[in-house]
Amino acid sequence: MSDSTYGLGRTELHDLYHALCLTRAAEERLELLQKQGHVTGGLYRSLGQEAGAVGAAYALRRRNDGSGDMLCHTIRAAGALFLFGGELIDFFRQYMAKGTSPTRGREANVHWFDFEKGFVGPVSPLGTMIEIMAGMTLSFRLKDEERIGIVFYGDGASSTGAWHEGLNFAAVQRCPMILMVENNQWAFSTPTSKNTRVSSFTDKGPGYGIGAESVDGTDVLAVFDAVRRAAALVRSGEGTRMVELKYFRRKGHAQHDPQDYVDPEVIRMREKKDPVDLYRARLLDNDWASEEELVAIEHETFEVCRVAAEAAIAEPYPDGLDAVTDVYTDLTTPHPWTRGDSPDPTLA
Ligand SMILES: Cc1ncc(C[n+]2csc(CCOP(=O)(O)OP(=O)(O)O)c2C)c(N)n1
Ligand SMILES: [Mg+2]
Repeated sequence: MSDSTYGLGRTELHDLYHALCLTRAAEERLELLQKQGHVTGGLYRSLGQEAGAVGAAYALRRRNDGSGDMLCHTIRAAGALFLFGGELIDFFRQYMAKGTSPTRGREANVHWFDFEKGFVGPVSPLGTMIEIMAGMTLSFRLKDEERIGIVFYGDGASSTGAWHEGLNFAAVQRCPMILMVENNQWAFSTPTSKNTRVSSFTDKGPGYGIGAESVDGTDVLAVFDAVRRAAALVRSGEGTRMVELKYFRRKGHAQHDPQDYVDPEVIRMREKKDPVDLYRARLLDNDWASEEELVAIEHETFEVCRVAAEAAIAEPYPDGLDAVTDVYTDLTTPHPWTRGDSPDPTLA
């Protein structure tokens, strides 16, 4: 018996597989780069969570002229960033703090934005992106634009004050935005049970008067369908909605976290719910793709990551003096507490 494609044709079904493989390959390439000493700062994996980011982003209007929907991704939603047009090479440049990176080496990993393509990277204090996205999407509503926003955040982030305030504001103002709860059951070493009393984050929706739905975050088609339905409601004026992605963080918070507080047997069990493997099997079982087509996608995504990473490695680090440009201070005027030498390195 054949599965539902939710109206997607063969090309689109292959696109989804491509995006999943690209995310996986990009992060695996990062691990190699880190072992070779090229990565500056932490390295975050979305292993087991790729389908949540990919399925959701694929359900939205992605443009590159500033007229599409707006994404706020997280470190674990790199797949959404790529689908919104974030360049692979920029991803590697950011992780390597290259002078050619979108932030010129000032910020790390996925923390960058592009208003034309429609993505704005997260700011570090957890929960605050809800408020930022509420502001952006309120402007869409006030200007009568057909755009909506989607904001990803973790289960841990939803216990911050900023999250509650931002969500309440968004709900009251009927901001056209979708909140994507990445419920991967951990916030660093804190299990979700120590973070909230509810068993599903959707239970929080009614408290704010918004609709919420929970979905298996390892099933790319189920996520696509849930977000497409949520987007239609939000776009038609219903206001803010929440979609919870249920899955499991199969790596530590970052590469430096050995995850020794998680039972290894639980991690092994979760490997059976690998979103890439599951979708691959489904494509084959339903005759939506041939083995050759899938292998071609796997080779191509591996290769584009290899080439982009090699190119980024060859690029320069920022010039030291670049650190004092575009900053909000007048360095030529010595502050009273700097006593002797001028803090302006150009005058040294
Ligand atoms: C307000 C605030 N508190 C603490 C941190 C440090 N911090 C960064 S990520 C993280 C864990 C986040 O967990 P979760 O929101 O579940 O996302 P996940 O890492 O599981 O994707 C913490 C505590 C922060 N960035 N901001
Ligand atoms: Mg989490």
